Amino acid sequence: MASQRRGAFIVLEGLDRSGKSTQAAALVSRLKTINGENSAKLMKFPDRTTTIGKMIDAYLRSQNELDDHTIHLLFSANRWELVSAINADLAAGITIVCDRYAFSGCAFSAAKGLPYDWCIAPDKGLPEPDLTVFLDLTPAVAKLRGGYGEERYEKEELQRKVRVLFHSIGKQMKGGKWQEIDASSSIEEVEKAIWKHVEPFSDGCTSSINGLWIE
Ligand code: DGP
Repeated sequence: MASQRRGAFIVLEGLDRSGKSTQAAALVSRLKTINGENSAKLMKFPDRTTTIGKMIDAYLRSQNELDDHTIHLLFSANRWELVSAINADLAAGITIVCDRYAFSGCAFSAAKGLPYDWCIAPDKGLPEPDLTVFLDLTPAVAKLRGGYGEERYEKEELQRKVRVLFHSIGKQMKGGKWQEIDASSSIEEVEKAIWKHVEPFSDGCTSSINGLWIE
């Protein structure tokens, strides 16, 4: 008997302006074209629509000031408040393509100077993505792209630290679950590179979902 398939949990990560949102949307439409309209869903963190998300949004637009620890915990809470929705979708066979996740949480807060172990602690046990594709781009190139500098973290110096942290987070991910691609080429080239990694998951998965950063 064929085993029950669940949806795959795919995350795109990267610096600001690395093209994640464009690529996440393209990936969802590709999956829908292959498997049907209800087979895939786009998610984005931070999800600025919830009560917690609205506080994060105000912070990112520099409309309020919050202690670094406080905002870190709010970003994490914003992910936890959507865990039951993530699990329900995956169990229903829907593949989730998620624009940013806990790796951003850790990379940005650690870049601001918070201890790495403290940063990952609140996100331990979140659903672990089956695959994370990191869209790698130098902050200098990202800066040349439109709209850069509008929000709080869009500063070249900080983004440089964030990039180093992303690379070191990726090195600790085991079993091919973290893949890096060059995001400086054309939209079509980047799309192709992402698909190479996502295609094996396009039918969903049979394994159960693990807890992130749980040994
Ligand atoms: P975006 O909506 O993808 O442009 O992300 C908003 C900004 O917030 C971006 O500069 C990255 C940053 N960010 C995303 N997630 C987290 C997080 O969990 N923690 C922190 N400190 N920053 C985050």
